[in-house]
Amino acid sequence: MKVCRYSPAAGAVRVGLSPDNHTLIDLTPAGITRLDALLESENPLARARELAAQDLPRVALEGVTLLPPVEDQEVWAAGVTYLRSKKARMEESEFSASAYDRVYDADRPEIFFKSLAAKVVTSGDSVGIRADAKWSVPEPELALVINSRGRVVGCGVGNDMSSRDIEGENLLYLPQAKVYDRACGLGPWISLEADEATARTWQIAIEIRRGGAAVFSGETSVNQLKRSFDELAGYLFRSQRFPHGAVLFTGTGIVPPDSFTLQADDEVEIAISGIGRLVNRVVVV
Ligand code: DO4
Ligand code: MG
Repeated sequence: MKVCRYSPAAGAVRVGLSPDNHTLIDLTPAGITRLDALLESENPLARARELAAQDLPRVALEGVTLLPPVEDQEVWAAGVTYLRSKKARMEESEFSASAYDRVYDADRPEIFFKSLAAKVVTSGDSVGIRADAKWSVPEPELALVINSRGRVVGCGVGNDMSSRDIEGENLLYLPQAKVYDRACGLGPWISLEADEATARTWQIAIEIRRGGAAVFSGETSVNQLKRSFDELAGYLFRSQRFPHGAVLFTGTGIVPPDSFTLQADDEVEIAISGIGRLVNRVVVV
């Protein structure tokens, strides 16, 4: 069962359930006008199933605009959680290689702030590459949707856009490599089938197109993720409250070759088998 935020017309924001790939069940008549009304409920998946069985209006998916699936949640990201990411980063920076090596094996994961909700972009919007970066890549990542009680209640498709040359020059530049306009892609769907065993059967795939032709594609499995969902969510919520819940990207397991950098007008498509697709054009910001 998937949920989204959408707009049927300019200005209006609604929450919808997707029973299939063509229609949305409008939850407004059931009194649900915000995602958190569902995500904060005792059992969001059971509540969504109950709502889907009610006689609520259905709208055609093609007639609406899908919105980023966040309201007030901060977005955070874990890093160096896949062997592929550790290796690529150790190669990218001699200077910081031991930091990546150590954090991969340490008890405490790397977790960094990624985005305010208002800055998140979703499918159909543009993602950004920095004008002062020379080496920019998308990072396709499973995103955990966590409620205010620290419970993982959903999963989404995330893109942790990154400037590899800036991160590689000095690890202290990480916030500049990771946080800038249009650097955080997410959505448009949240799958409420969030149990880890199911999610670990999913594949994450990316295709980057230039002038319509694929210039990079890659695939990995969520099962390659080194740390458990509860471990990552638990560290995020240590000594920090999130009254509106949070979204936590779980790190990338796909890294394009070092010769590859994104360019303006490229199209990035990320698919996670149990959730859906996030498709964005690239702009320079
Ligand atoms: O350590 C830098 C960032 C790591 C990251 O974003 C990832 O592994 O996905
Ligand atoms: Mg990342």
